Amino acid sequence: MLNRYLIMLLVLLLSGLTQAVPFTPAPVEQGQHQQHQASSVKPEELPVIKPAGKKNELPDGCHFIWEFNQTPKMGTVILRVQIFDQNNKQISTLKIEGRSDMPSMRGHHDSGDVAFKLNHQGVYLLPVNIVMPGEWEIILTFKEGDRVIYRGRILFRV
Ligand SMILES: [Cu+2]
Repeated sequence: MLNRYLIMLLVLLLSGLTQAVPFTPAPVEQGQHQQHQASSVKPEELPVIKPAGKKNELPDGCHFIWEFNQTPKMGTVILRVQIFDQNNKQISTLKIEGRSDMPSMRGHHDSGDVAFKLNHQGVYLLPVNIVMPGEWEIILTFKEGDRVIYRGRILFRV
């Protein structure tokens, strides 16, 4: 009696397994997703940008400096970036994007790439939302037209 019950159970389980096979998702979508991820560099591989107020080299002899409008704390702080050419003259011909997140919980506070806005003095401005204390990162992408000329990341603690 018990044996017959066990055999029935086994048969049910096995038929369930074979039926499950055709329902596995097609691998096409997964392949495309992986390809897309492989094309982007991991944040950890990007150079760490020098601290606030220090010169950071860009291609063609240009450089940039950055600073916050206040000591970073919970809430919104403004990241200010100035770009200078080889003659130390401020320029505003490039485009900059900033992407903030917490490296320890990547993706949880990801802002996505946000374009800096130029003020009337040619300073690039980006609001950054600090929603919890800890280590934060802002990835900067400098573009000349659509061509990326530099990427790096600012690290700071709140
Ligand atoms: Cu967090």
